[in-house]
Amino acid sequence: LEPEPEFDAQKDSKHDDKNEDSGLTEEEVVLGNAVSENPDAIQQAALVLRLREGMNSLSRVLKTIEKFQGSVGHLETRPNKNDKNELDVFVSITMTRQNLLQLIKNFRQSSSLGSVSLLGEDNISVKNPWFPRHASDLDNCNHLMTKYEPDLDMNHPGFADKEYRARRKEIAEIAFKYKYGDPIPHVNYTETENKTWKSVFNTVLELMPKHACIEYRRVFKLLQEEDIFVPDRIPQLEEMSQFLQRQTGFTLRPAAGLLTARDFLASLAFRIFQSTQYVRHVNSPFHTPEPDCIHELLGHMPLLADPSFAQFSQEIGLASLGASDAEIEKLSTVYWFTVEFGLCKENGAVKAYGAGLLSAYGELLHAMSDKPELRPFEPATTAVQPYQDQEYQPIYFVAESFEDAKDKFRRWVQSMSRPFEVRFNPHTGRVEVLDTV
Ligand code: HBI
Ligand code: NLE
Ligand code: FE
Repeated sequence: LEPEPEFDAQKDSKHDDKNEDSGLTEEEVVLGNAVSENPDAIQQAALVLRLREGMNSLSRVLKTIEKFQGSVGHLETRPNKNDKNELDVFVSITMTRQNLLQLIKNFRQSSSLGSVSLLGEDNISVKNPWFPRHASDLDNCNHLMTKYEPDLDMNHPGFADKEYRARRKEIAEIAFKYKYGDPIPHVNYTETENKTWKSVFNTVLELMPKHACIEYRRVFKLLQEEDIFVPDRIPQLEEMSQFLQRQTGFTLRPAAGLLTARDFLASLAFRIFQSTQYVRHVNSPFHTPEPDCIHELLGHMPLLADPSFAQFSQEIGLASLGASDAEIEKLSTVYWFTVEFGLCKENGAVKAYGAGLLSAYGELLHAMSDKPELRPFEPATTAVQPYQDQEYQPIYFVAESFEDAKDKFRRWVQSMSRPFEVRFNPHTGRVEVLDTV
């Protein structure tokens, strides 16, 4: 999509501070984000307009839509509560992407003439953005972020270690080739890799009785009984995936590294967890800023096997489908302070349930010390708390319980602006989209 110069020139101050780096207005960002870049793609949008000259302007609005070859799917009008001479109009339309941008531009121009105004950019949304509707669509959702990679980050403990970097490439290759439905290929972990696992595993085993929440401890024991969690070898993702499936229906698919938040969260909607398969560098067993399979296995797996937590994880995923970039940012912040670094109360004591704590004993001990600040988990404020992804967290959020966190989260998600609801149909494995307008 080419940014349109005249369209840009009309930006109001509200737009200016929002998307200054992309140079696009909110509408264009929403549209650009949602569907293919193809200007001829047909899409739907909902507009809310305020008309100064009542029905006269309404017929002009409809003529304009017609001129841009749009079709109207739904139209509602009502008098403006504050000025009965004005008419508020909700209209949902289908037209090409290109024409839709022109139409919005046109309404903005009328806005300056005073007869028709477009009420707030939040009211303009695409009703059928692309997002995965079935687990097989996740084959297209594995965009990587290139933070903290050993090839690029000079502070990475593997930066100067050629052998480690080659090993990382070899394992990442598995994820690049992976397609939905394949069994997850087995990795023959080296002696060094198994040794790294062993030292993290044994330390967590020691700290867990005192610091991990009951749900974590319960599944941990189950995994030991099934000989999946043993000190001497790294569990294979495939065996872990089968274990999870028996517990909560979650499964794994291999990921090459840190994924974008949008792609990572989307998979959770299908009860699929995208898991890395490589192992952290042997020199930093106590903490690494990147996810690795020790983090996924030791941190995430026990809770994904807990029914209540699995449900919470899927709900974050469902909330992310078709969400705006700003909402994805909030959802991933909530994810960060719950799934990754959450603390919860248990019989008056504070315990860890976050995977980033249970796989990094350095940070677990820090979280349990009196150094960090603890605040009650409250989605609206937690979602905008800046966080630290390189070092230990200065702030953690404490949930009353999983059930309480889930309730609060659900209520907060209702305040998001998405103009449709999604529902996961467990019989078909598909996400169904329900219009709410
Ligand atoms: N990618 N592979 C992978 N593993 C994660 O745990 C992960 C991710 N991308 C983003 C992410 N976690 C979160 O911190 C949120 O941004 C969703
Ligand atoms: N810091 C975690 C660990 O060392 O296990 C990984 C966090 C990934 C978000
Ligand atoms: Fe994680």
